[in-house]
Amino acid sequence: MKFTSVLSLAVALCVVSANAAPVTTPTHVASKAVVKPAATTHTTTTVAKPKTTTVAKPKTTTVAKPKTTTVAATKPKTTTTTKAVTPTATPKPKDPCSELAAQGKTADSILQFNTVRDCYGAQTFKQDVANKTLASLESLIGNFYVFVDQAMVPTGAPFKTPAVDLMAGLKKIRATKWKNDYDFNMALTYLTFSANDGHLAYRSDCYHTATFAQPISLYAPVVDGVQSVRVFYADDTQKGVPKTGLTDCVVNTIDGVPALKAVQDFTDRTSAISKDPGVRLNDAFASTSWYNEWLISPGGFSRRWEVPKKSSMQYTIQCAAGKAQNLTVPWIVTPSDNFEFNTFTNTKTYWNVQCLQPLSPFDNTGGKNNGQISGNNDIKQRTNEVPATTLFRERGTIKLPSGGKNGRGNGPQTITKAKEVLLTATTAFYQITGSKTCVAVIASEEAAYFKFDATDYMDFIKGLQQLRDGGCQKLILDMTNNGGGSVDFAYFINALFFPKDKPYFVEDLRSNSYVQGAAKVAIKQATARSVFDARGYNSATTLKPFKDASMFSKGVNVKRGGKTDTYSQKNYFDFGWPFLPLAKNNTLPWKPTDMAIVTNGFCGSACTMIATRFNIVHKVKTYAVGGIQKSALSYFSFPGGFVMDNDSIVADIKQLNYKAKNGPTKFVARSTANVPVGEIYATENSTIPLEYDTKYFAANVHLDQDSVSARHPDNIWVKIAADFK
Ligand SMILES: *[C@@H]1O[C@H](CO)[C@@H](O)[C@H](O)[C@H]1NC(C)=O
Ligand SMILES: *[C@@H]1O[C@H](CO)[C@@H](O)[C@H](O)[C@H]1NC(C)=O
Ligand SMILES: *[C@@H]1O[C@H](CO)[C@@H](O)[C@H](O)[C@H]1NC(C)=O
Ligand SMILES: *[C@@H]1O[C@H](CO)[C@@H](O)[C@H](O)[C@H]1NC(C)=O
Ligand SMILES: *[C@H]1O[C@@H](CO)[C@H](O)[C@@H](O)[C@@H]1NC(C)=O
Repeated sequence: MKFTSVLSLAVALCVVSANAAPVTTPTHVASKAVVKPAATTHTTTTVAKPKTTTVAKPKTTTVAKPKTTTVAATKPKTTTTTKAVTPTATPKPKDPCSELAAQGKTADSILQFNTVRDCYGAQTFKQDVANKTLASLESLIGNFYVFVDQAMVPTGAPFKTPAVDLMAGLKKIRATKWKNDYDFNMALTYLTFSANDGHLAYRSDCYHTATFAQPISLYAPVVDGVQSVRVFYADDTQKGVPKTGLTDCVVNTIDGVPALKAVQDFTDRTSAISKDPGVRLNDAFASTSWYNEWLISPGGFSRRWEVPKKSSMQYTIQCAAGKAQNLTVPWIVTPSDNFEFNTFTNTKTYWNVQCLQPLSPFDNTGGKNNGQISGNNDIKQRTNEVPATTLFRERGTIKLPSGGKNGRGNGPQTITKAKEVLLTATTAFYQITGSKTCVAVIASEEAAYFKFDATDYMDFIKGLQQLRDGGCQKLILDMTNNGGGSVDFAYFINALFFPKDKPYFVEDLRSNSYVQGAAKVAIKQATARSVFDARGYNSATTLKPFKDASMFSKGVNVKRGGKTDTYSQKNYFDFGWPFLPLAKNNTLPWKPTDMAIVTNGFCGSACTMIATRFNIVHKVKTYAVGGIQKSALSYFSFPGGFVMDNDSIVADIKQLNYKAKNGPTKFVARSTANVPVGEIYATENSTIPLEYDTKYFAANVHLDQDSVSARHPDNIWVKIAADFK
């Protein structure tokens, strides 16, 4: 039975690896180090950079042309001099990728907007590469995407998400004659994003070598009963930003469109984080949350990876009673972590270096996605997060000019109304000043549990016990901007607070003929090593691990979106922790009525498994902050189930040596796809997967964002504390 707990650990990372199933080996130590949120990994890489925009300008002219004129000029006067100066030679059109190579020398380089745009656009559409990319995606989505049918059912108000037929969308993309490879790849990205599932994404690394930043970040507080887009922070050292102090000024229009609409339209197309437009709106705006330290995220509207339409953005801004002003603010373009410095020299070599898949399967691109496939029994756990989290983290953070660590050390204090009790890898524990209400700020479920090292788990218990021993009678769980992590850690938190109840979520997978074939092969292996091996799951009916392939082979036909498809029998991941339940003299004091949950709707994946269990089953009150005024707001997003990436699926099928037609293939171009393979249900009797079970989405209380709380989340805690009976 123990291998299953290892499997759940893999799932845990919200990524199931083909190689992740076998029994405990010392390699775990290595992977653990990766799993922990290392202090440096997720903070600013991109943000700290933009200093001087003016530097960039002069380059273009000096670099490109040096031949004709300079040579003539340096020569001492000769008879020919006078004639030689006349510019007869028409300059050849420049290769935009050559220019990009010249501009991008280090992470601090400033790139020209047009250069990046034109280098991307210069990559021609390649039918053979496109065909292979499409075949890979058709296999991933067609065979494994668990919501492929459900996505064809639109969800109703207020959490409206349009129906998406992904397979038809792929077909249409296949039939389209694309202007260039960039447009083709972006079409695939936006198709996957249109499902508004934070677990589902296709992204090309080729067109992700630059980051586009606006020095003005926005939010939408409600002031005097009116919601408007306002400036959260403006970096007035940057071009186009006046020194007059724009903070909290109202933004009336952006590029001529009413600001709130401009942001909503943008985020509806590019965020994909939630079925709830209010959560997508939050995702576009600046927000303050804890992850090792208090951080300000700039939001998706002002920090982008896709090429914006124009090189600058135009705002009309109204500060207090002053005159409205028009601002034209250029995008600050810098190399991203994917930029391979000093490698490519022109459009062709850009393609080879930045776009083509490296030859060795052990090579990987950004370093962030750990795609290595190791030997058979060697478990190299993958650590790539769910795409919604990746997108969020890529945006980096806003560093306020006063420096410091924003809330700790010498920086401006984020938290002023609560005292820090304990900081752990996953969670910050606070006691509100002069109050018996405490707060556990759970940043993520990126925790690892090994028999010989359960630190992340024990630290979580320790934090709660310290709050208890400090006299905390009420407890708020703040799970703002929590993109998930370990399913096992979520189960553990459920078991810790509610020791008498089932901590797990019932789930299923697709079980079409392709998957059934894989399951048949998998069950013959000595140990469960494949996601399609039923022995890796407990039956939801017998509560025991499956011993044969019946979980897949005796599947259940389900009609969704007008289609009938076969799904596996209901199951769940095994669990078990030797330190639970807590000793009788050492239990936690909080009943459901003593607790509350607060999020900004970005509580996804494993975070959902805590938040919805607390609320739906145990009736813990939920609060959601921000979103659209006077409209219900979800307190969670993308529950999915569990997600696999292109490499994991390909490796899983490969190690099974399963050769049925239309199986997953490695991408030929550098890209990453993530596909949720399992789907959870709110309760064991639910028929609609939680991802689409909109009756559960709305928080009990929707709190508007305000200008103080947006910068100091402890103000929200104080409000909620006052709400306890
Ligand atoms: C790409 O696929 C289409 C069918 O979808 C086929 O007609 C075409 O020949 C293929 N082209 C290449 C270059 O593989
Ligand atoms: C701002 O620009 C718009 C059009 O771009 C124009 O209609 C408007 O009058 C300008 N406002 C100010 C205050 O300059
Ligand atoms: C709980 O009881 C055990 C003995 O059963 C004892 O060793 C331990 O110190 C007690 N813990 C607390 C917190 O009182
Ligand atoms: C689910 O249905 C079974 C059988 O009808 C019932 O015994 C059980 O209590 C139900 N569970 C929930 C959570 O409603
Ligand atoms: C898809 O998976 C990711 C994550 O494991 C890898 O980093 C990528 O290299 C991989 N893409 C391809 C083309 O294999």
